[in-house]
Amino acid sequence: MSSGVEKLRRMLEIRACEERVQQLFAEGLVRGSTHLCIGQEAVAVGVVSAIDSERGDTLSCTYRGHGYALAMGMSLRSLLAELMGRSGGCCGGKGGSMHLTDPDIGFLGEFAIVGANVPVTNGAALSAQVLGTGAVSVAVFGDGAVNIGAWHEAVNLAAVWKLPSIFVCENNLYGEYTPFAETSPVPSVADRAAAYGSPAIVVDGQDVDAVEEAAHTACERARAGGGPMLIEAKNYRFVGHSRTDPATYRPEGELEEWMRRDPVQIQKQRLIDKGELSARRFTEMTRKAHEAVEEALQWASNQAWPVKSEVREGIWV
Ligand SMILES: Cc1ncc(C[n+]2csc(CCOP(=O)(O)OP(=O)(O)O)c2C)c(N)n1
Ligand SMILES: [Mg+2]
Repeated sequence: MSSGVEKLRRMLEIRACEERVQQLFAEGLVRGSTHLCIGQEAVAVGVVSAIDSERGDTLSCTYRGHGYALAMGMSLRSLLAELMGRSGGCCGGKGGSMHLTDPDIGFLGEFAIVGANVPVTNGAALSAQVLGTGAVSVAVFGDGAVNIGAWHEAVNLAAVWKLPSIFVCENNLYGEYTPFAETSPVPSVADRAAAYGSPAIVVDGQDVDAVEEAAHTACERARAGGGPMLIEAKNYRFVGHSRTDPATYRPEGELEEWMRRDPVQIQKQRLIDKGELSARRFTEMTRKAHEAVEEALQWASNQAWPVKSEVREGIWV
């Protein structure tokens, strides 16, 4: 289990990185698209705090995965170089924002196709089960994934085979521009787990400790051979779906209401109340997070572009 201050540090790092990435896109230094997780850092940090890649645990997620990559231990240098298309990036600059991957840290990667990572996670979980490693595999997806056929097939298979798979839904109320209520006849993703005989936990996705606790519960059950569990983390993105989305489809006041429950501020206040953090140290931690991002950005900017002769390397294993 990570300390409360460490969890805050990680969230601050993700926030600082995402804010900088937003600027880099605006400046044209990062191409393609990007899906930021500003406001959603607590789910990434909470879930990853409960798993251990050194014992073989793995995680896959959606295109909104910068936070997961960093939480899993990807360096800011590796991430920013990848986003900028440089050879020093985790995929040699050929993956970009939506395809960050690093198997060495158990990060099976980001998946741009909605729901596609869920069966892949089952594959890693099946491997752990067959080899008897006791490892778990986590699939993170959005509320938009739960109407995808592959999602239902994967959750069903994991339940039938009692795979050590953990299904984490970030229910941020919208799948792209569509409210969840318009695409689901049941109000909660967690309700769907019952159809597969799988337990589910609904958790406040703005609270990193609550997310971590839920993830520990799921991990314990999965490691003991009990099979999969679904965690529905209710959260909200403070930015549009992707870089070009001003998010005008959201009702007035909704964003402001969620911003009052900023995961960084919740954790900051909790630690101050417990006497584990001072306002001054928080300011210092924030400054350090921004400095680390700038240092990594400097490094990434000086990395070479991938060379043409290697264009076909690393694309099929
Ligand atoms: C199979 C598939 N269908 C459609 C898309 C286009 N698309 C990209 S993101 C997205 C919305 C997904 O929303 P959600 O799963 O709630 O994730 P969020 O972006 O809210 O984190 C859609 C429909 C896609 N990438 N893959
Ligand atoms: Mg969503």
